Amino acid sequence: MAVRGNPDYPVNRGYLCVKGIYQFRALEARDRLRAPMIRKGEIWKRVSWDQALDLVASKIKEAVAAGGPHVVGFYGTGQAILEDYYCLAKLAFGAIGTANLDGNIRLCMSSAAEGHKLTYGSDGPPGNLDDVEETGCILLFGCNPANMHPILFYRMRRAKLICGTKVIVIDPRITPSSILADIQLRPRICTDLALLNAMANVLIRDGLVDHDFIRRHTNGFDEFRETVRPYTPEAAQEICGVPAREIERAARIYGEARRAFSLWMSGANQRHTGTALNRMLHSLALITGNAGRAGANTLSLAGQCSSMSGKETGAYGNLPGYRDFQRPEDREELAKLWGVPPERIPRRERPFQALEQVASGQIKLLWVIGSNPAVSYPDANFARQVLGAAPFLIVSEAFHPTETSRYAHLVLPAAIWGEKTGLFTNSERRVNLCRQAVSPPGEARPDWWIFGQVAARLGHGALFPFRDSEAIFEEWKQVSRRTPVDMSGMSYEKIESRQGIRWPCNRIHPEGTERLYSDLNFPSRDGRAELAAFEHEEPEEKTGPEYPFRLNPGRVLQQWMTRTRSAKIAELEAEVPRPFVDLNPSDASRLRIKDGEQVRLVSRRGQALFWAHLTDRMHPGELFVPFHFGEQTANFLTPNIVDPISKQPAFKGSAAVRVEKL
Ligand SMILES: Nc1nc2c(c(=O)[nH]1)N[C@H]1C(S)=C(S)[C@@H](COP(=O)(O)OP(=O)(O)OC[C@H]3O[C@@H](n4cnc5c(=O)[nH]c(N)nc54)[C@H](O)[C@@H]3O)O[C@H]1N2
Ligand SMILES: Nc1nc2c(c(=O)[nH]1)N[C@H]1C(S)=C(S)[C@@H](COP(=O)(O)OP(=O)(O)OC[C@H]3O[C@@H](n4cnc5c(=O)[nH]c(N)nc54)[C@H](O)[C@@H]3O)O[C@H]1N2
Ligand SMILES: [Mo]
Repeated sequence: MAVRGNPDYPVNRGYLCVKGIYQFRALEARDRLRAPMIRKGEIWKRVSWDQALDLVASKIKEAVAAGGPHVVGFYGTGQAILEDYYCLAKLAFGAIGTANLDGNIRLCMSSAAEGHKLTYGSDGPPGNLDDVEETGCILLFGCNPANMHPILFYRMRRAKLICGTKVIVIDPRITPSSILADIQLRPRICTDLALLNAMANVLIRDGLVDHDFIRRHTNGFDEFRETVRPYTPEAAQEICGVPAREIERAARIYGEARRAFSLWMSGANQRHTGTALNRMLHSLALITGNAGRAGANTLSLAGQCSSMSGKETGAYGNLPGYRDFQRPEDREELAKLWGVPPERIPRRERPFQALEQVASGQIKLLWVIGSNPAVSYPDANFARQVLGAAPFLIVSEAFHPTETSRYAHLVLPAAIWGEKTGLFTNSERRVNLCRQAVSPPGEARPDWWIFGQVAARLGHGALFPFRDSEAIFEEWKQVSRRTPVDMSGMSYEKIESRQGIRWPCNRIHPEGTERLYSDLNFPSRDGRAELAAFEHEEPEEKTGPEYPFRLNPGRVLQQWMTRTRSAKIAELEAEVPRPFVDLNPSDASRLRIKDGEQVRLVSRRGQALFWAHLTDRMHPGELFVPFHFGEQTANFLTPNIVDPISKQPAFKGSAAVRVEKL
């Protein structure tokens, strides 16, 4: 086995990230799960698929008989294939009738989804990746693509070299991405809403806004202007520590560019004001007329390879096809398409928060598919306690044991990337076909097969007549028809020959859609976009003498998430083998901490050990740690504080911690 890039592919142009190059090694790791296993106390026993699937079905039946369909909960992933997600959504909503389906996408992109819905009237990022080459100015906000989206970064670097594209970076840290910056603003962590307000203030003050565009295509400008009025650059300097003249300079570069393109990720999404920040980033683009045109646009990046597919098919956030749980017409339409009674399709008032609802006793059976929340969930001590106390826990995984599967009553072996054929929608709505290259190990099966087998044992086999993933896609196409994510004009063959197609793709747009809203007719009630600005808000948990630092947990290039794969790839593991903490030398010298020494970080909830790395790339008073390392995860420290609208956890900046010398 080996992996090589495809120079003709329009997204990566043949370039690969180190993780992509070596990923296949993880497929052969020794801890691959090869058969279903049941846990009795501490003992794991191998069982047949029939025994495992019978057990799942009987546990679901038992739980539903005692408490109704809503006691069954699913917590999914952003790393499976579109066909897996569609079957998961059909099993939950169409067969069982529970609304309680959610996944790690909540930790990743839910503030972005709410930002789109509230600004434009629908989820879906307006821009695409080609905008990087079409624009005169890139605004990089709260993301570090040099490490997290390296291929995109390569395209940015090339655009800058060839076209002289201006780059503005807004991040409290100096990161490997900072190398591209014409200007970097370094707000103190969790203060940049004030900074964006001040940029808007300057744009309005200096006449750099597009009043004609605002009048014709937006609502709410007067209120927007009033909200940002007190946020002069000087006032913002007080809050975020960025010199007023730098805020002005960045605002002018952005406002004077004929085409400006903003990109963002976790630094905006994983915040207690995540939805507000997303709306503000859209608003900055809208007031300057940067909408609908090539290079004049916005793109909130996706983190996982197929989190977009999860959102499209209903495995996270909405009913399939961005249908609304609350709209009777949407539920009826879906019931009709599936041939199930309309009352089967559940309603949902607010997002399902999986572990919280297990903790409160509402969920009696939790099925985790492709996630490791014992490491990745905020307040990991709480997460582990809940997982350990769940009445019945099923985990579908490629590896075992993981920090999460250890708590399972039953583990199911999943085929993963490279071992199954299916679709991945990337950040720019491009649906890509990925063909199976190798056989799954042992008895591992695609997730969609597992869901269909369980449905059959619940008496709903007729809903899952699929022999292969292409048959699933053919059904999904019909379900997606006339929705924002319309894929009815696609087929496996067409997707492959066009090298991916961006939705919507239908009779009107047979080749797909390069950019959303290029006619500036937004899918809102009146066709206009909603501007909105918000007051700066301090994080809930305060720093003080006992916990003087703010924690900034994030990622590194060579590790992937909770390391269930990257730790098994020697080439990657050798580069970053242990958890480190970046801290400013002035803080370190006060605490008498030397570079390379092990220290303990302590918050109000827990503690973990890290190797100190002294760097003036950090502000004093702030600490960067990777969240990847299971036994020393940053999430022992983070609080379970969420954005009030999206319910996305505020991983960034919300924990107050102290550093202890050992
Ligand atoms: N190598 C690797 N690549 C990955 C992943 C991985 O695990 N490993 N994970 C993937 C996934 S799922 C995701 S979601 C993406 C995440 O991709 P990114 O969002 O780019 O990565 P992070 O390191 O989480 O955080 C990005 C930046 O946010 C900044 N930040 C923190 N607080 C603030 C703040 O208050 N304001 C601003 N403006 N910025 C702030 C941090 O300093 C950090 O540099 O990466 C994807 N790519
Ligand atoms: N402190 C802090 N915490 C964070 C973040 C942060 O920045 N800071 N980031 C958050 C974000 S953005 C994210 S996305 C989450 C991610 O956190 P997790 O959801 O825990 O992500 P992974 O570790 O990638 O776990 C995914 C698992 O799915 C398995 N898998 C892969 N493909 C498949 C498949 O096709 N089927 C099945 N059944 N399994 C599969 C893999 O083996 C892997 O073990 O972490 C969040 N947690
Ligand atoms: Mo993510």
